[in-house]
Amino acid sequence: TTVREENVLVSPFTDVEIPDLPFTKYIFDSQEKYGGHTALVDGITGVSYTHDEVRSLCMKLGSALTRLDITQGDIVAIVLPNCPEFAFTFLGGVSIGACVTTINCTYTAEEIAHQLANSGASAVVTNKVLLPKIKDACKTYKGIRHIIVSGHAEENLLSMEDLLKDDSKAFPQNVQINPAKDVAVLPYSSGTTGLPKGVMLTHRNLVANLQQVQHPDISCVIPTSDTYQEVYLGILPFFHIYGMIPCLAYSLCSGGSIVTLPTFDPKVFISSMKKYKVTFLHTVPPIINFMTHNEHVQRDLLSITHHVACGAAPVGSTLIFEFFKKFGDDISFQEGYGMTESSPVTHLTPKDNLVVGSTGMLIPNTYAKIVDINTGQSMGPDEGKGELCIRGPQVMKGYYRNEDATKNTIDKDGWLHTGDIARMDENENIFIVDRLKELIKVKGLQVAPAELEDLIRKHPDVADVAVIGLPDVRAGEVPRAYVVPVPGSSITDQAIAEFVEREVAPHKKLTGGVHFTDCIPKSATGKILRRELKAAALA
Ligand code: AYL
Repeated sequence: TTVREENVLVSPFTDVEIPDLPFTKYIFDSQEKYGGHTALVDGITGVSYTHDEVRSLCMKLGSALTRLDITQGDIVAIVLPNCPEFAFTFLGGVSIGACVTTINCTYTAEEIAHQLANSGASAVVTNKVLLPKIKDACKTYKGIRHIIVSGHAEENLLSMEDLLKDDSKAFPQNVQINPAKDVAVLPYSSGTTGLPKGVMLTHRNLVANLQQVQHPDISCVIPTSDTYQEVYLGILPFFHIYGMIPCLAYSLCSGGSIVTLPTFDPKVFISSMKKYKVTFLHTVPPIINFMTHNEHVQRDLLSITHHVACGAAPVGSTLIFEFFKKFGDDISFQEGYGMTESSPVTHLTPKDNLVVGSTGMLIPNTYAKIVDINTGQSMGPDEGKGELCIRGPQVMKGYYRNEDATKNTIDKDGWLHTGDIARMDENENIFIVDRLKELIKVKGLQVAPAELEDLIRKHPDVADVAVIGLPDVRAGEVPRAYVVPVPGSSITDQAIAEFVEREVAPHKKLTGGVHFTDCIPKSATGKILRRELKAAALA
């Protein structure tokens, strides 16, 4: 017998079918329809590849990796900015049954070494510019068997360009991928607490999410035909789930063309929008803020763009209204909500019916409930706010080699606890009103307070520390540290900020400042009471 749970929300959309295919087979099969259309453009060099060429290059890479004895179950790390080669190695690796872990390319050697070690990677793909950092990381972590370098390798290293010349003959014809069990990608997320963890997304998780967001009542994409093709700007990092699945993978499987840009440079962003005639733009709130408020951005920036998508952090109603005021009401705008742990999309605002401030409605095949944060009881539609929980085929298999964290995040009934506080209106539009979890979102990217605290605690002048996120107009949030110095120390706030800056990627810098204090507020069990610190900071 099954017990019907109360207050479970069901998606208003009809279910979609989820084909039982490996992720890359799903993409490659869809691509066949669009063979001669452009698929990828390097936004810096202008070099472009058709859908047929992309598929063929991915197979060549799959073959070349196999010759290097990288096989099913091996972990391949990618440390690259957005570029066509990212796509080739990503899909090439996944197609032979390897699991790809994507690493933020602005990470320091230490941060890279940490993810390499935690994932147990056996190969790493990078470029010439990042190579010194990778070599440093490989002094700490000894498990890398192959370093593959794009853009002219040194003689003793493997060159991506050579691998792309492979004859494909070693591509394994007999690899058996179980879509529901086998992990395709391993991006990192801190989830609701602690340090970043590998998020095990299966082939099925990814195929499901791509099918879900292509539901005709939700998708704002104009289908590819002989006379029309969407042009996407690949500006959001492919190492993050938003850039990887809703941007890159969606574009490839729907016959779009995606123009890759390695970093957000205002001038290059503006010129690329015009040069490549971008029709569909994926953004995070800081990009919306930039376009709306920067004097160099004119209304005509979006003259060819028919749709703007935004997600990964709260965008705020005021900014949305200002955006429409500048660019006009005829641009369609869709906000998305989700997390790495849900591949990532769970909610999207309905097509042509934006409720400003809401992050949307449940996408097909997805269920949600809002639970009281004290009792865990599911709440009715007008019972106020609580923690949002999600169930659906896009919910991760679990955290990599971390059963405790998995159990604390996905309960026995399969509910993913998001750590976000939400409420709902009478039409089942969801509003994210607060964050229960520790996570800090800087420009849409994750910063785990626990990670910065572990680092700062290593400083000999620091007795105790807590890190919180504070609101920031441009970045959304910025990290701030509260530090208890050891007695007698004369350490300065600047010295601590510089100490952190040397060790972490730029978005993790303590832009919110360093404040000295006598003690860190903690619960009886020793948990840092971040919400108290935050409330005091904002008071
Ligand atoms: P992660 N509004 C408010 N907060 C949000 C939103 C939003 N629209 N989207 C994500 N978040 C926060 O793993 C929230 O706290 O994935 C959530 O738990 O880096 C956390 O960010 C997850 O952070 C899309 C496009 C989802 C992007 C994504 C999110 C990927 C971010 C759907 O259409």
